[in-house]
Amino acid sequence: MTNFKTSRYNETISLGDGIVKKSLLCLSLVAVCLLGVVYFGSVVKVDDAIQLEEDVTPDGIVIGFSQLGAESDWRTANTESMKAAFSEENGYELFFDDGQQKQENQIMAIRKFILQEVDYILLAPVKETGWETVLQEAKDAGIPVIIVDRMVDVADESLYVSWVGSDFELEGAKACEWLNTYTKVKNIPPEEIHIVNIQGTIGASAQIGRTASLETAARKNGWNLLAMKSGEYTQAKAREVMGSFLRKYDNINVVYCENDNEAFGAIEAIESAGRKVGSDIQNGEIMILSFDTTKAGLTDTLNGKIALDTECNPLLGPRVESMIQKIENGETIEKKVYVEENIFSTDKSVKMISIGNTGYPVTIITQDILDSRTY
Ligand code: GZL
Repeated sequence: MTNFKTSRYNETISLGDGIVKKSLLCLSLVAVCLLGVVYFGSVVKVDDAIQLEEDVTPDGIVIGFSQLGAESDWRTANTESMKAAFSEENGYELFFDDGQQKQENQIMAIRKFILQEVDYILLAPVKETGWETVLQEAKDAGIPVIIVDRMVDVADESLYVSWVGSDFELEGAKACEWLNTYTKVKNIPPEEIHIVNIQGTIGASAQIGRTASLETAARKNGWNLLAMKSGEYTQAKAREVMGSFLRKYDNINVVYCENDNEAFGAIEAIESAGRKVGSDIQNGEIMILSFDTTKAGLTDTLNGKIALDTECNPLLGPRVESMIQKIENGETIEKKVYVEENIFSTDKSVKMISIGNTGYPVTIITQDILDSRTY
């Protein structure tokens, strides 16, 4: 312990052997007082200072965002879009949590956000089911929840204020209608289509919607849907799944991949098995259909390795942010907000597809279009 005597004014004080001149006296006195309070006092002053620090209310709107993981290029683009929208410059304080594709991690994150008394909770759920309890806790805490990207399957829709994402069943229907139109233009009998499905994470809205559309189209058009298995939206798992499909079936001519990273894995497996990917299925090429239209996915579309890439827009940050601004301004918001999405190919034989009474143009990908895209 430093032995020192406090003194005032013209006296000097010694801290150990050191001699402190008056000119520094005030400074050292403040330091000594603070230290003194720490050593001898009740730590009230220092504690007040700490207390003041903890009491400082955060600037702006406090957001707790539970992101499901970082499994794909799409997810990376989605995270970047959300972080850019909820930046300090835009008037937000963002608590971000990566759930590493585990629902239990996301539930823990939501409970942490409730304890932190955030103003809003954003949830990008890894799968649709299992959210009632924790969303009820958020509701009981008076914290509005906005669902981002995939959907939650809850009986009580008041457990979330809104959802922003894609129509996954429509995405699948567009991809399948493009294939149906392609077979007609090329005079390929539907019974000659032998298709395998590398699914996304089982239980995710995107997987449920895209798989359902494929099953409906295969039944309606008379395609042979040989097998379905989850590639978990990752390149590595999809490569493994595609390898097993190739060992089991020798007549595969179409692969329906539920995201670009799975398409990359499927292409690796097909090429390492000595086969060729492309649209000329009548001459032994294996056609790849994919989703997400990431830069890497559209690059493979431009070079003909992916025959059709169906857009799934990850840039949801601005839409979610504008929704929060509406809530802050007391405006009513839509319960579900879908984002606009297109389909991309290099094959010019199909220029338009129709689903119901709606026509969807096919965007023929070019380097300029690729360069102009933000993800
Ligand atoms: C779709 C999203 C899916 C993407 C995958 O909105 O949930 O999850 O298609 C991502 O790339 O992993």
